[in-house]
Amino acid sequence: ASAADWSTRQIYQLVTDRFATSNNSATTCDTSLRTYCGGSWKGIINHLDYIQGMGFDAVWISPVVKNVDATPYGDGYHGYWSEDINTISSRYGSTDDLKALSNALHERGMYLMIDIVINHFAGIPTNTTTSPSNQFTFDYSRFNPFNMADDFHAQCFINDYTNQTDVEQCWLGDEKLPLPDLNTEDDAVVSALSSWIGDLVKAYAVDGVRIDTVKHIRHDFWSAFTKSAGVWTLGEVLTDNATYSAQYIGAVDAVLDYPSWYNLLDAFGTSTGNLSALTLNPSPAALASKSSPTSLTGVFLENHDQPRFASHTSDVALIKNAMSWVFVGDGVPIMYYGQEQGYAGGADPANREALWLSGYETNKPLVLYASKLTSARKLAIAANKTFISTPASWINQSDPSTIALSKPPLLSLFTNVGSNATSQPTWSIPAGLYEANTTLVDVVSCTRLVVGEDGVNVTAMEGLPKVMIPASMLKKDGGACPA
Ligand code: ABC
Ligand code: CA
Repeated sequence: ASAADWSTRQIYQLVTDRFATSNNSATTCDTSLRTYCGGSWKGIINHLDYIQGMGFDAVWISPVVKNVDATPYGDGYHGYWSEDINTISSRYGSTDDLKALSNALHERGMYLMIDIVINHFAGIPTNTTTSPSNQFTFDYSRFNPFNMADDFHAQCFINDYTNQTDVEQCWLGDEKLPLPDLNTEDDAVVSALSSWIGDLVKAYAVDGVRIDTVKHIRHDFWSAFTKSAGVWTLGEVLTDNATYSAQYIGAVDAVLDYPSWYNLLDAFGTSTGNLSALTLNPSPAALASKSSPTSLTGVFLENHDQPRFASHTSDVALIKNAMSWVFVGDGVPIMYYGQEQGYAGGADPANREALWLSGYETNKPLVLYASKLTSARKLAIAANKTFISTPASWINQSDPSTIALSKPPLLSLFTNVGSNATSQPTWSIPAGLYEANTTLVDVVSCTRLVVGEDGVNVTAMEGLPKVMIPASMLKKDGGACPA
């Protein structure tokens, strides 16, 4: 699928080992052990109703290839420690199971996104090193297809993140578990990787690829690789610097919007947060100045590498404000599994809880809330052909505890006063955004109001955000609110 195809989607990100087991057995899962808990591709197939029920129409699964296990940091249950990229990991099922997942998604009109790692492999050294000139050795026969020391850059751990050559050619990981860095300056390695991705996409009818560690490979590597993938590529560039991140848009099709994630955390992580972090800092997509800003980033509030949002605050008003922002602005929205069940795990590995322990309950507040947000976005897409292509804009507010984002026909009102505020803030909606006499529905509360000749003022309730859409655009069976 292309960038245009993905631009209207909403992605559910999951860690295969932690999402669902094949037979629904509710085994315990102690995240601190960093070992397999038993999730599988069959398990995902059995719970597609749950994902689709919240309105998601794409699933991003964790990496699928054989990993190294039993390391000093546990097993490769997350999939990012490749050992053999030509073998599908039997931990999650068979190659037929992965094909069946792809088919099951496609039968529902949903997309499959696979996560891939090509910057490095992972291995337990067969020697110990004492000086930088003394290189680690590995049992290279465990690695496939890159099974020689020459396939990797000479060993050096990245210690200066401001030195781009270091970032690209030195290694991630540490002495206990080095991540040997592939020699992507070598033509044979480059062409092997290009054909590998083309084959993987075809074999499993993959619709999109999330690419790990994009900033760790030279910029001019990516366009040929992306072309060979032939589907939408969404790259991870872990930085809070939007200018730096924006450079990679075009090398890969889109980047994960990490810079905005930092701003989102600043804005809503506490009730004394800084909302202007969001309004004043342009996103990587805005800086990349391409024609379709909205499919150039993947927008998220949580992922498998960062402490969950609810580990920063348990205030449901702040949580709902932050969750909303992901769905109502530019970019392709992504929700990380478990947020909907109120999971609050902190730093990796605590943020990779087993979802089966939640019972997949569908009447939980944030399950219902996620459904509202996906349906509001779908109503907007259905009602306005230019919703996707029109960049969102901030509407000035005088109260610093409020911000307002317009992306017609949606208007989203945010506040970080939190649910215990003694007084509620008011947003002012200027004349001209909507015609006078338009009835707007706030899909969060399902309350209505009518826009006057001079616009309208709206007061918050319990610190909650508002996601407004003209009532005429609600569908009878729309889900967001009764028509
Ligand atoms: C495991 C344990 C950890 C333990 C670690 C040593 O080993 O679980 O508890 O601390 C995989 C696994 C992890 C595993 C790692 C390492 O491998 O999932 O569980 O950690 O073995 C991707 C994936 C990620 C994956 C890998 C490796 C890469 O999403 O899941 O991890 O395949 C860097 C990379 C980034 C990578 C991330 C983990 O490491 O760039 O691609 N993610 C700075 C650097 C970043 C760096 C980051 C974290 O530190 O700039 O490049 O990310 O170390 C901001 C700055 C940022 C700065 C942050 C901290 O502050 O703007 O630049 O990031 O202000
Ligand atoms: Ca590299």
